Amino acid sequence: SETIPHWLTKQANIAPDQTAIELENGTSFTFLDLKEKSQHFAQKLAQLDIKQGSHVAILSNNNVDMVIAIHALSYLGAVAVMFNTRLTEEELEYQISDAEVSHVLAENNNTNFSVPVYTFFKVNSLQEKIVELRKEINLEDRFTIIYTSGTTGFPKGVVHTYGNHWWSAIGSMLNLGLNNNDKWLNALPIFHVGGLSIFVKSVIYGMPVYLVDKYDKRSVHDAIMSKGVTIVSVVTLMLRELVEYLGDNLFPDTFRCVLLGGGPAPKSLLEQAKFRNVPVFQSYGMTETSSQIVTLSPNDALDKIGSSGKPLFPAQLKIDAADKSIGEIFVKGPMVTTGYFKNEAATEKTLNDGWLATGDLGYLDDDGFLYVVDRRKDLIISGGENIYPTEIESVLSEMDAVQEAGVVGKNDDRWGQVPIAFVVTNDKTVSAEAILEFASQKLAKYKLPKEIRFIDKLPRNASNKIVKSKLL
Ligand code: S0N
Ligand code: AMP
Ligand code: MG
Ligand code: MG
Ligand code: MG
Repeated sequence: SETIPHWLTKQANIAPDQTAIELENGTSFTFLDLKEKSQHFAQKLAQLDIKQGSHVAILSNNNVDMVIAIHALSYLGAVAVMFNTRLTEEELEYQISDAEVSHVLAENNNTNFSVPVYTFFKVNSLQEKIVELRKEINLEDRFTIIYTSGTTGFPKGVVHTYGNHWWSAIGSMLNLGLNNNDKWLNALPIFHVGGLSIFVKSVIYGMPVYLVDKYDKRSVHDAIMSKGVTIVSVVTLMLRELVEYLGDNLFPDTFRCVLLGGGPAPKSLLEQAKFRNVPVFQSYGMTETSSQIVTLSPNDALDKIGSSGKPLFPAQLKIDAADKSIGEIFVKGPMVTTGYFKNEAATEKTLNDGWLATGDLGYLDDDGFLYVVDRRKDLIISGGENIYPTEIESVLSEMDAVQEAGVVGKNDDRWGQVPIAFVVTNDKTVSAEAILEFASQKLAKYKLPKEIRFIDKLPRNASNKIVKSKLL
Protein backbone atom coordinates (compact mmCIF):
# COMPACT_ATOMS: atom_id res chain seq x y z
CA SER A 1 0.00 0.00 0.00
CA GLU A 2 1.07 3.57 -0.75
CA THR A 3 1.85 5.71 2.26
CA ILE A 4 3.03 9.30 2.53
CA PRO A 5 3.77 11.35 5.64
CA HIS A 6 0.64 12.92 7.14
CA TRP A 7 0.26 15.93 4.87
CA LEU A 8 -0.56 18.51 7.53
CA THR A 9 2.27 17.39 9.81
CA LYS A 10 4.58 17.52 6.82
CA GLN A 11 3.55 21.02 5.76
CA ALA A 12 3.77 22.26 9.38
CA ASN A 13 7.33 20.95 9.33
CA ILE A 14 8.29 22.40 5.94
CA ALA A 15 6.61 25.78 6.36
CA PRO A 16 5.50 26.24 10.00
CA ASP A 17 5.12 30.03 9.74
CA GLN A 18 3.42 30.11 6.37
CA THR A 19 -0.23 31.20 6.53
CA ALA A 20 -2.63 28.31 6.04
CA ILE A 21 -5.96 30.07 6.55
CA GLU A 22 -6.85 33.74 6.60
CA LEU A 23 -10.27 34.92 7.79
CA GLU A 24 -12.29 37.99 6.84
CA ASN A 25 -11.86 39.43 10.34
CA GLY A 26 -8.08 39.47 9.87
CA THR A 27 -7.32 36.41 12.02
CA SER A 28 -4.97 33.94 10.43
CA PHE A 29 -3.58 30.50 11.20
CA THR A 30 -0.17 29.19 10.18
CA PHE A 31 0.36 25.59 9.18
CA LEU A 32 1.87 24.99 12.61
CA ASP A 33 -1.25 26.48 14.27
CA LEU A 34 -3.48 24.37 12.07
CA LYS A 35 -1.57 21.18 12.83
CA GLU A 36 -1.56 21.80 16.58
CA LYS A 37 -5.23 22.74 16.73
CA SER A 38 -6.16 19.71 14.64
CA GLN A 39 -4.10 17.35 16.78
CA HIS A 40 -5.60 18.70 20.01
CA PHE A 41 -9.07 18.43 18.51
CA ALA A 42 -8.28 14.84 17.53
CA GLN A 43 -7.33 13.94 21.11
CA LYS A 44 -10.60 15.46 22.32
CA LEU A 45 -12.53 13.47 19.74
CA ALA A 46 -10.72 10.36 20.98
CA GLN A 47 -12.44 11.01 24.31
CA LEU A 48 -15.74 10.36 22.49
CA ASP A 49 -14.36 7.05 21.28
CA ILE A 50 -13.96 8.35 17.75
CA LYS A 51 -11.17 6.26 16.26
CA GLN A 52 -9.80 4.61 13.17
CA GLY A 53 -12.65 3.64 10.87
CA SER A 54 -15.31 5.75 12.66
CA HIS A 55 -17.66 7.58 10.32
CA VAL A 56 -18.26 11.06 11.65
CA ALA A 57 -20.57 13.59 10.00
CA ILE A 58 -19.70 17.27 9.85
CA LEU A 59 -22.69 19.61 9.72
CA SER A 60 -21.45 23.15 9.40
CA ASN A 61 -21.42 26.25 7.31
CA ASN A 62 -17.97 27.57 6.46
CA ASN A 63 -15.72 28.27 9.41
CA VAL A 64 -12.25 27.35 10.55
CA ASP A 65 -13.47 24.90 13.23
CA MET A 66 -14.88 22.77 10.49
CA VAL A 67 -11.54 22.62 8.71
CA ILE A 68 -9.81 21.71 11.97
CA ALA A 69 -12.37 18.96 12.58
CA ILE A 70 -11.73 17.47 9.14
CA HIS A 71 -7.96 17.35 9.71
CA ALA A 72 -8.53 16.02 13.23
CA LEU A 73 -10.52 13.10 11.86
CA SER A 74 -7.65 12.29 9.52
CA TYR A 75 -5.25 12.19 12.48
CA LEU A 76 -7.50 9.48 13.96
CA GLY A 77 -7.99 7.60 10.70
CA ALA A 78 -11.72 8.38 10.93
CA VAL A 79 -13.85 9.25 7.91
CA ALA A 80 -15.52 12.66 7.49
CA VAL A 81 -19.04 12.51 6.07
CA MET A 82 -19.75 16.01 4.79
CA PHE A 83 -23.35 17.13 5.37
CA ASN A 84 -25.05 19.75 3.23
CA THR A 85 -26.49 22.27 5.71
CA ARG A 86 -29.35 23.10 3.33
CA LEU A 87 -30.88 19.64 3.72
CA THR A 88 -33.72 18.82 6.12
CA GLU A 89 -33.16 16.63 9.18
CA GLU A 90 -35.06 13.88 7.41
CA GLU A 91 -32.71 14.00 4.42
CA LEU A 92 -29.66 13.99 6.71
CA GLU A 93 -31.05 11.16 8.84
CA TYR A 94 -31.04 9.04 5.68
CA GLN A 95 -27.33 9.79 5.23
CA ILE A 96 -26.60 9.02 8.89
CA SER A 97 -28.01 5.58 8.49
CA ASP A 98 -26.67 4.94 4.99
CA ALA A 99 -23.13 6.08 5.81
CA GLU A 100 -23.09 4.34 9.22
CA VAL A 101 -22.40 7.64 10.96
CA SER A 102 -21.69 7.29 14.71
CA HIS A 103 -21.40 10.98 15.68
CA VAL A 104 -22.33 14.34 14.20
CA LEU A 105 -20.00 17.29 14.73
CA ALA A 106 -21.94 20.50 14.26
CA GLU A 107 -21.62 24.23 14.31
CA ASN A 108 -24.87 24.58 16.32
CA ASN A 109 -26.85 22.28 18.57
CA ASN A 110 -30.20 22.94 16.95
CA THR A 111 -30.59 19.53 15.35
CA ASN A 112 -31.94 16.21 16.54
CA PHE A 113 -30.59 13.01 15.14
CA SER A 114 -30.56 9.32 16.02
CA VAL A 115 -26.85 9.61 16.88
CA PRO A 116 -25.15 12.02 19.30
CA VAL A 117 -24.47 15.56 18.09
CA TYR A 118 -21.50 17.49 19.49
CA THR A 119 -20.87 21.11 18.72
CA PHE A 120 -17.29 22.12 17.94
CA PHE A 121 -17.52 24.23 21.08
CA LYS A 122 -18.52 21.23 23.17
CA VAL A 123 -15.69 19.10 21.77
CA ASN A 124 -13.25 21.88 22.60
CA SER A 125 -14.35 21.76 26.24
CA LEU A 126 -13.52 18.05 26.54
CA GLN A 127 -10.40 16.62 28.13
CA GLU A 128 -7.85 15.26 25.73
CA LYS A 129 -7.25 11.56 25.59
CA ILE A 130 -3.73 10.62 24.71
CA VAL A 131 -3.95 8.31 21.74
CA GLU A 132 -1.51 7.69 18.95
CA LEU A 133 -2.18 10.01 16.04
CA ARG A 134 -1.56 9.04 12.46
CA LYS A 135 1.96 9.86 11.28
CA GLU A 136 1.29 8.56 7.81
CA ILE A 137 -1.50 8.65 5.32
CA ASN A 138 -2.37 5.53 3.39
CA LEU A 139 -3.54 6.76 0.00
CA GLU A 140 -5.97 3.86 -0.30
CA ASP A 141 -7.81 4.73 2.91
CA ARG A 142 -11.13 6.52 2.91
CA PHE A 143 -10.95 10.18 3.87
CA THR A 144 -14.36 11.64 3.03
CA ILE A 145 -17.86 10.65 1.96
CA ILE A 146 -20.07 13.18 0.18
CA TYR A 147 -23.62 12.42 -0.86
CA THR A 148 -24.86 13.06 -4.34
CA SER A 149 -28.43 12.61 -5.47
CA GLY A 150 -29.15 9.75 -7.77
CA THR A 151 -31.50 9.12 -10.63
CA THR A 152 -33.31 6.56 -8.48
CA GLY A 153 -34.26 9.24 -5.97
CA PHE A 154 -31.90 7.92 -3.29
CA PRO A 155 -28.68 9.82 -2.65
CA LYS A 156 -25.44 7.87 -2.86
CA GLY A 157 -22.35 8.30 -0.69
CA VAL A 158 -19.36 9.06 -2.90
CA VAL A 159 -16.22 7.73 -1.21
CA HIS A 160 -13.02 9.75 -1.61
CA THR A 161 -9.78 8.12 -0.60
CA TYR A 162 -6.77 10.17 0.44
CA GLY A 163 -5.31 9.18 -2.92
CA ASN A 164 -8.33 10.65 -4.74
CA HIS A 165 -7.81 13.98 -2.96
CA TRP A 166 -4.04 13.84 -3.43
CA TRP A 167 -4.25 13.25 -7.16
CA SER A 168 -6.98 15.84 -7.55
CA ALA A 169 -4.70 18.44 -5.96
CA ILE A 170 -1.71 17.36 -8.05
CA GLY A 171 -3.70 17.22 -11.28
CA SER A 172 -5.11 20.68 -10.66
CA MET A 173 -1.64 22.11 -10.00
CA LEU A 174 -0.13 20.54 -13.12
CA ASN A 175 -2.81 22.41 -15.04
CA LEU A 176 -3.11 25.76 -13.22
CA GLY A 177 0.49 25.91 -12.04
CA LEU A 178 1.53 27.08 -8.60
CA ASN A 179 3.04 30.47 -7.83
CA ASN A 180 4.81 31.50 -4.67
CA ASN A 181 2.27 34.22 -4.02
CA ASP A 182 -0.81 32.06 -4.61
CA LYS A 183 -3.73 32.59 -2.26
CA TRP A 184 -6.94 30.72 -3.03
CA LEU A 185 -10.22 32.30 -2.02
CA ASN A 186 -12.89 29.88 -0.85
CA ALA A 187 -16.48 31.09 -0.90
CA LEU A 188 -17.99 27.73 -1.84
CA PRO A 189 -19.55 25.60 0.87
CA ILE A 190 -16.85 23.32 2.31
CA PHE A 191 -19.36 20.49 2.47
CA HIS A 192 -19.16 20.10 -1.31
CA VAL A 193 -16.00 18.80 -2.88
CA GLY A 194 -15.30 22.04 -4.77
CA GLY A 195 -14.87 23.90 -1.47
CA LEU A 196 -13.28 21.04 0.45
CA SER A 197 -10.64 20.46 -2.25
CA ILE A 198 -9.22 23.95 -1.71
CA PHE A 199 -8.26 23.03 1.86
CA VAL A 200 -6.57 19.83 0.72
CA LYS A 201 -4.66 21.79 -1.92
CA SER A 202 -3.68 24.33 0.72
CA VAL A 203 -2.02 21.66 2.85
CA ILE A 204 -0.34 19.88 -0.05
CA TYR A 205 0.86 23.07 -1.78
CA GLY A 206 1.70 25.04 1.38
CA MET A 207 -0.69 27.73 0.11
CA PRO A 208 -2.92 30.11 2.10
CA VAL A 209 -6.70 29.99 1.75
CA TYR A 210 -8.72 33.15 2.22
CA LEU A 211 -11.89 31.82 3.80
CA VAL A 212 -15.19 33.62 3.27
CA ASP A 213 -17.85 32.33 5.68
CA LYS A 214 -20.78 33.01 3.48
CA TYR A 215 -20.68 33.88 -0.20
CA ASP A 216 -21.52 37.45 -0.94
CA LYS A 217 -20.47 39.22 -4.14
CA ARG A 218 -19.15 42.27 -2.25
CA SER A 219 -16.92 40.34 0.13
CA VAL A 220 -15.55 38.21 -2.69
CA HIS A 221 -15.01 41.26 -4.89
CA ASP A 222 -13.28 43.18 -2.09
CA ALA A 223 -11.04 40.24 -1.22
CA ILE A 224 -9.94 39.92 -4.85
CA MET A 225 -9.32 43.66 -5.04
CA SER A 226 -7.39 44.10 -1.80
CA LYS A 227 -6.39 40.85 -0.09
CA GLY A 228 -3.84 39.48 -2.54
CA VAL A 229 -6.11 36.67 -3.68
CA THR A 230 -4.80 35.00 -6.88
CA ILE A 231 -7.38 32.24 -7.44
CA VAL A 232 -11.05 31.80 -6.63
CA SER A 233 -13.43 28.88 -7.21
CA VAL A 234 -16.97 29.76 -8.25
CA VAL A 235 -20.19 28.39 -9.66
CA THR A 236 -21.93 30.13 -12.58
CA LEU A 237 -24.24 32.23 -10.40
CA MET A 238 -21.24 33.66 -8.56
CA LEU A 239 -19.34 34.40 -11.77
CA ARG A 240 -22.33 36.28 -13.16
CA GLU A 241 -22.67 38.38 -10.01
CA LEU A 242 -18.94 39.08 -9.84
CA VAL A 243 -18.71 40.14 -13.48
CA GLU A 244 -21.72 42.44 -13.12
CA TYR A 245 -20.40 43.91 -9.91
CA LEU A 246 -16.96 44.49 -11.44
CA GLY A 247 -18.53 46.70 -14.09
CA ASP A 248 -15.88 48.74 -15.88
CA ASN A 249 -13.22 48.09 -13.23
CA LEU A 250 -10.41 45.60 -13.54
CA PHE A 251 -9.25 42.94 -11.12
CA PRO A 252 -5.56 43.24 -10.13
CA ASP A 253 -3.00 41.70 -12.51
CA THR A 254 -1.92 39.25 -9.82
CA PHE A 255 -5.42 37.76 -9.77
CA ARG A 256 -4.88 34.94 -12.23
CA CYS A 257 -7.69 32.39 -12.11
CA VAL A 258 -11.42 32.06 -11.64
CA LEU A 259 -11.98 28.32 -11.52
CA LEU A 260 -15.54 27.83 -12.74
CA GLY A 261 -17.24 24.51 -12.03
CA GLY A 262 -20.30 22.74 -10.76
CA GLY A 263 -22.45 23.13 -13.85
CA PRO A 264 -22.88 24.66 -17.29
CA ALA A 265 -22.23 28.31 -18.05
CA PRO A 266 -23.95 30.31 -20.80
CA LYS A 267 -21.64 31.38 -23.62
CA SER A 268 -22.80 34.98 -23.26
CA LEU A 269 -21.53 35.09 -19.67
CA LEU A 270 -18.16 33.59 -20.68
CA GLU A 271 -17.86 36.20 -23.44
CA GLN A 272 -18.73 38.99 -21.06
CA ALA A 273 -16.11 37.72 -18.58
CA LYS A 274 -13.51 37.62 -21.35
CA PHE A 275 -14.43 41.15 -22.39
CA ARG A 276 -13.86 42.29 -18.79
CA ASN A 277 -10.48 40.51 -18.66
CA VAL A 278 -11.69 38.12 -16.00
CA PRO A 279 -9.43 35.03 -16.27
CA VAL A 280 -12.05 32.27 -16.29
CA PHE A 281 -10.93 28.63 -16.35
CA GLN A 282 -14.03 26.67 -17.20
CA SER A 283 -13.98 23.16 -15.79
CA TYR A 284 -15.95 19.96 -15.83
CA GLY A 285 -16.06 17.74 -12.80
CA MET A 286 -18.33 16.22 -10.23
CA THR A 287 -18.36 14.87 -6.73
CA GLU A 288 -17.28 11.50 -8.11
CA THR A 289 -14.10 13.00 -9.61
CA SER A 290 -13.11 14.79 -6.37
CA SER A 291 -13.52 18.18 -8.18
CA GLN A 292 -12.36 19.32 -11.66
CA ILE A 293 -11.17 16.56 -14.00
CA VAL A 294 -11.30 18.55 -17.26
CA THR A 295 -10.24 22.21 -17.46
CA LEU A 296 -9.93 24.95 -20.08
CA SER A 297 -7.25 27.56 -19.58
CA PRO A 298 -7.73 31.18 -20.67
CA ASN A 299 -5.07 30.72 -23.40
CA ASP A 300 -7.33 28.22 -25.07
CA ALA A 301 -10.49 30.03 -24.07
CA LEU A 302 -9.84 32.50 -26.88
CA ASP A 303 -10.69 29.94 -29.55
CA LYS A 304 -12.61 27.45 -27.48
CA ILE A 305 -15.16 29.47 -25.59
CA GLY A 306 -17.88 27.17 -24.25
CA SER A 307 -15.55 24.19 -24.03
CA SER A 308 -14.67 22.61 -20.69
CA GLY A 309 -11.14 21.95 -21.96
CA LYS A 310 -8.93 18.89 -21.78
CA PRO A 311 -8.59 16.20 -19.13
CA LEU A 312 -6.05 17.02 -16.41
CA PHE A 313 -2.62 15.40 -16.73
CA PRO A 314 -3.39 12.26 -14.64
CA ALA A 315 -6.84 11.80 -16.22
CA GLN A 316 -8.31 10.33 -19.39
CA LEU A 317 -11.56 10.96 -21.17
CA LYS A 318 -13.53 9.22 -23.86
CA ILE A 319 -16.86 9.72 -25.52
CA ASP A 320 -18.98 6.70 -26.08
CA ALA A 321 -20.03 7.50 -29.64
CA ALA A 322 -18.94 7.13 -33.20
CA ASP A 323 -16.25 9.64 -34.21
CA LYS A 324 -16.96 13.27 -33.41
CA SER A 325 -20.56 12.76 -32.50
CA ILE A 326 -22.26 13.31 -29.19
CA GLY A 327 -22.17 10.53 -26.63
CA GLU A 328 -21.84 9.76 -22.95
CA ILE A 329 -18.70 11.16 -21.29
CA PHE A 330 -16.45 8.61 -19.57
CA VAL A 331 -13.53 9.66 -17.38
CA LYS A 332 -10.73 7.75 -15.68
CA GLY A 333 -7.96 8.73 -13.32
CA PRO A 334 -6.63 8.43 -9.78
CA MET A 335 -8.97 11.22 -8.59
CA VAL A 336 -12.03 9.21 -9.59
CA THR A 337 -13.95 7.70 -6.67
CA THR A 338 -13.48 4.03 -5.85
CA GLY A 339 -17.26 3.79 -5.57
CA TYR A 340 -20.42 4.55 -3.62
CA PHE A 341 -20.42 3.55 0.04
CA LYS A 342 -22.05 0.16 0.57
CA ASN A 343 -23.74 0.37 -2.80
CA GLU A 344 -22.19 -2.31 -4.98
CA ALA A 345 -25.00 -2.11 -7.51
CA ALA A 346 -24.52 1.60 -8.18
CA THR A 347 -20.74 1.24 -8.15
CA GLU A 348 -20.81 -1.56 -10.70
CA LYS A 349 -23.19 0.36 -12.89
CA THR A 350 -21.01 3.46 -12.84
CA LEU A 351 -17.43 2.15 -12.77
CA ASN A 352 -15.89 -0.24 -15.25
CA ASP A 353 -12.14 -0.86 -15.41
CA GLY A 354 -11.66 2.49 -13.72
CA TRP A 355 -13.83 4.28 -16.28
CA LEU A 356 -16.58 6.35 -14.70
CA ALA A 357 -19.80 6.65 -16.67
CA THR A 358 -20.76 10.25 -15.98
CA GLY A 359 -24.23 10.17 -17.49
CA ASP A 360 -23.42 13.51 -19.10
CA LEU A 361 -23.38 13.96 -22.84
CA GLY A 362 -20.68 15.69 -24.81
CA TYR A 363 -18.33 15.63 -27.76
CA LEU A 364 -14.67 16.29 -28.47
CA ASP A 365 -13.67 18.71 -31.21
CA ASP A 366 -10.80 18.04 -33.65
CA ASP A 367 -8.27 19.37 -31.13
CA GLY A 368 -9.54 17.16 -28.32
CA PHE A 369 -11.47 19.82 -26.38
CA LEU A 370 -14.56 18.68 -24.51
CA TYR A 371 -17.94 20.29 -25.03
CA VAL A 372 -20.59 19.21 -22.54
CA VAL A 373 -23.94 19.43 -24.27
CA ASP A 374 -26.35 17.91 -21.81
CA ARG A 375 -26.47 17.01 -18.17
CA ARG A 376 -27.03 13.71 -16.51
CA LYS A 377 -30.44 12.38 -17.26
CA ASP A 378 -33.01 14.74 -15.76
CA LEU A 379 -30.58 16.51 -13.43
CA ILE A 380 -31.54 20.08 -12.53
CA ILE A 381 -28.71 22.33 -11.29
CA SER A 382 -29.87 25.34 -9.29
CA GLY A 383 -27.13 27.72 -8.17
CA GLY A 384 -24.65 24.82 -8.13
CA GLU A 385 -26.92 22.54 -6.07
CA ASN A 386 -28.18 19.38 -7.75
CA ILE A 387 -31.83 18.44 -7.79
CA TYR A 388 -33.12 15.11 -9.06
CA PRO A 389 -36.77 15.25 -10.21
CA THR A 390 -37.48 11.71 -9.01
CA GLU A 391 -36.67 12.70 -5.44
CA ILE A 392 -39.24 15.51 -5.53
CA GLU A 393 -41.77 13.44 -7.44
CA SER A 394 -41.72 10.67 -4.85
CA VAL A 395 -42.12 13.12 -1.96
CA LEU A 396 -45.08 14.84 -3.65
CA SER A 397 -46.74 11.50 -4.36
CA GLU A 398 -46.53 10.57 -0.69
CA MET A 399 -49.31 13.09 -0.12
CA ASP A 400 -52.70 11.44 -0.09
CA ALA A 401 -54.21 14.12 -2.29
CA VAL A 402 -51.48 13.75 -4.91
CA GLN A 403 -51.95 10.94 -7.39
CA GLU A 404 -48.81 11.57 -9.35
CA ALA A 405 -46.28 14.26 -10.09
CA GLY A 406 -43.77 15.14 -12.78
CA VAL A 407 -40.93 17.58 -12.13
CA VAL A 408 -38.90 19.40 -14.77
CA GLY A 409 -36.25 22.10 -14.77
CA LYS A 410 -37.18 25.54 -16.02
CA ASN A 411 -34.55 28.07 -17.08
CA ASP A 412 -34.02 30.81 -14.56
CA ASP A 413 -31.93 33.98 -14.86
CA ARG A 414 -30.56 33.73 -11.34
CA TRP A 415 -30.30 30.03 -10.50
CA GLY A 416 -29.70 28.62 -13.97
CA GLN A 417 -32.60 26.21 -13.57
CA VAL A 418 -35.36 25.76 -11.02
CA PRO A 419 -37.75 22.82 -10.49
CA ILE A 420 -41.39 23.11 -11.57
CA ALA A 421 -43.92 20.45 -10.56
CA PHE A 422 -46.89 19.18 -12.52
CA VAL A 423 -49.31 17.37 -10.25
CA VAL A 424 -52.39 15.28 -10.70
CA THR A 425 -54.59 15.39 -7.61
CA ASN A 426 -57.58 13.35 -6.55
CA ASP A 427 -58.86 16.17 -4.38
CA LYS A 428 -59.63 19.39 -6.21
CA THR A 429 -59.49 21.43 -3.02
CA VAL A 430 -55.81 20.81 -2.31
CA SER A 431 -53.77 23.97 -2.76
CA ALA A 432 -50.25 24.57 -4.02
CA GLU A 433 -49.45 25.98 -0.57
CA ALA A 434 -50.54 22.77 1.15
CA ILE A 435 -48.39 20.73 -1.22
CA LEU A 436 -45.36 22.94 -0.63
CA GLU A 437 -45.93 22.89 3.11
CA PHE A 438 -45.91 19.11 3.04
CA ALA A 439 -42.81 18.95 0.84
CA SER A 440 -40.89 21.45 2.94
CA GLN A 441 -40.90 19.01 5.87
CA LYS A 442 -38.99 16.55 3.77
CA LEU A 443 -37.02 18.47 1.19
CA ALA A 444 -34.34 21.14 1.30
CA LYS A 445 -35.64 24.57 0.33
CA TYR A 446 -33.72 24.71 -2.93
CA LYS A 447 -35.49 21.52 -4.06
CA LEU A 448 -39.00 22.90 -3.50
CA PRO A 449 -40.82 23.46 -6.79
CA LYS A 450 -40.92 27.14 -7.70
CA GLU A 451 -44.33 26.54 -9.27
CA ILE A 452 -47.00 23.90 -8.89
CA ARG A 453 -49.14 23.38 -11.96
CA PHE A 454 -52.25 21.26 -11.68
CA ILE A 455 -53.01 19.04 -14.65
CA ASP A 456 -55.47 16.24 -15.37
CA LYS A 457 -53.00 13.67 -16.54
CA LEU A 458 -49.24 13.35 -17.05
CA PRO A 459 -48.15 12.77 -20.65
CA ARG A 460 -46.77 9.23 -20.93
CA ASN A 461 -45.20 7.22 -23.73
CA ALA A 462 -45.95 3.66 -24.84
CA SER A 463 -43.79 2.22 -22.03
CA ASN A 464 -45.69 4.35 -19.49
CA LYS A 465 -42.79 6.73 -18.78
CA ILE A 466 -43.54 10.39 -18.19
CA VAL A 467 -42.61 12.40 -21.29
CA LYS A 468 -40.95 15.36 -19.61
CA SER A 469 -40.43 17.25 -22.83
CA LYS A 470 -44.20 17.55 -23.17
CA LEU A 471 -44.61 19.15 -19.75
CA LEU A 472 -43.03 22.59 -20.23
C1 S0N B 1 -25.06 30.23 -4.92
C2 S0N B 1 -25.21 30.28 -3.42
C3 S0N B 1 -24.05 31.06 -2.80
C4 S0N B 1 -26.52 31.00 -3.11
O1 S0N B 1 -26.64 31.07 -1.79
P1 S0N B 1 -27.01 32.43 -0.99
O2 S0N B 1 -27.36 33.53 -1.90
O3 S0N B 1 -25.92 32.64 -0.01
O4 S0N B 1 -28.29 31.91 -0.31
P2 S0N B 1 -28.73 32.08 1.19
O5 S0N B 1 -28.48 33.49 1.60
O6 S0N B 1 -28.15 30.99 1.99
O7 S0N B 1 -30.25 31.81 1.03
C5 S0N B 1 -31.11 32.75 0.36
C6 S0N B 1 -32.28 32.00 -0.29
O8 S0N B 1 -31.81 31.32 -1.44
C7 S0N B 1 -32.11 29.95 -1.34
N1 S0N B 1 -31.01 29.22 -1.99
C8 S0N B 1 -29.72 29.19 -1.60
N2 S0N B 1 -28.99 28.49 -2.47
C9 S0N B 1 -29.86 28.07 -3.42
C10 S0N B 1 -29.68 27.30 -4.59
N3 S0N B 1 -28.47 26.80 -4.93
N4 S0N B 1 -30.76 27.06 -5.36
C11 S0N B 1 -31.97 27.57 -5.03
N5 S0N B 1 -32.20 28.31 -3.92
C12 S0N B 1 -31.14 28.54 -3.13
C13 S0N B 1 -32.21 29.67 0.13
O9 S0N B 1 -32.98 28.54 0.37
C14 S0N B 1 -32.85 30.91 0.63
O10 S0N B 1 -34.23 30.84 0.37
P3 S0N B 1 -35.29 31.70 1.22
O11 S0N B 1 -34.94 33.14 1.02
O12 S0N B 1 -36.59 31.32 0.60
O13 S0N B 1 -35.12 31.23 2.62
C15 S0N B 1 -25.26 28.85 -2.81
O14 S0N B 1 -26.34 28.14 -3.30
C16 S0N B 1 -23.97 28.12 -3.09
O15 S0N B 1 -23.01 28.23 -2.33
N6 S0N B 1 -23.91 27.34 -4.21
C17 S0N B 1 -22.73 26.59 -4.62
C18 S0N B 1 -22.83 25.15 -4.24
C19 S0N B 1 -21.60 24.37 -4.73
O16 S0N B 1 -20.53 24.45 -4.15
N7 S0N B 1 -21.74 23.64 -5.83
C20 S0N B 1 -20.68 22.88 -6.43
C21 S0N B 1 -20.90 21.39 -6.19
N8 S0N B 1 -20.02 20.60 -7.04
C22 S0N B 1 -18.77 20.29 -6.70
O17 S0N B 1 -18.31 20.60 -5.63
C23 S0N B 1 -17.94 19.56 -7.76
C24 S0N B 1 -17.38 20.56 -8.76
C25 S0N B 1 -16.19 21.27 -8.19
O18 S0N B 1 -15.39 20.66 -7.52
C26 S0N B 1 -16.03 22.73 -8.38
C27 S0N B 1 -17.14 23.56 -8.36
C28 S0N B 1 -17.01 24.92 -8.50
C29 S0N B 1 -15.76 25.48 -8.69
C30 S0N B 1 -14.62 24.67 -8.70
C31 S0N B 1 -14.75 23.30 -8.55
C32 S0N B 1 -13.51 22.47 -8.63
O19 S0N B 1 -13.46 21.60 -9.51
O20 S0N B 1 -12.56 22.69 -7.89
P1 AMP C 1 -21.84 17.64 -8.67
O1 AMP C 1 -21.41 16.25 -8.38
O2 AMP C 1 -22.85 18.15 -7.74
O3 AMP C 1 -20.69 18.56 -8.81
O4 AMP C 1 -22.53 17.65 -10.11
C1 AMP C 1 -21.79 17.31 -11.25
C2 AMP C 1 -22.61 17.54 -12.49
O5 AMP C 1 -22.60 18.94 -12.84
C3 AMP C 1 -22.01 16.86 -13.70
O6 AMP C 1 -22.34 15.48 -13.77
C4 AMP C 1 -22.64 17.67 -14.83
O7 AMP C 1 -23.94 17.23 -15.09
C5 AMP C 1 -22.66 19.07 -14.26
N1 AMP C 1 -21.49 19.82 -14.75
C6 AMP C 1 -20.31 19.97 -14.15
N2 AMP C 1 -19.46 20.71 -14.92
C7 AMP C 1 -20.14 21.02 -16.04
C8 AMP C 1 -19.81 21.76 -17.23
N3 AMP C 1 -18.63 22.33 -17.42
N4 AMP C 1 -20.77 21.88 -18.18
C9 AMP C 1 -21.98 21.31 -18.00
N5 AMP C 1 -22.34 20.60 -16.92
C10 AMP C 1 -21.43 20.46 -15.94
MG1 MG D 1 -24.13 16.61 -6.29
MG1 MG E 1 -27.08 35.76 -0.24
MG1 MG F 1 -50.25 10.04 -2.96
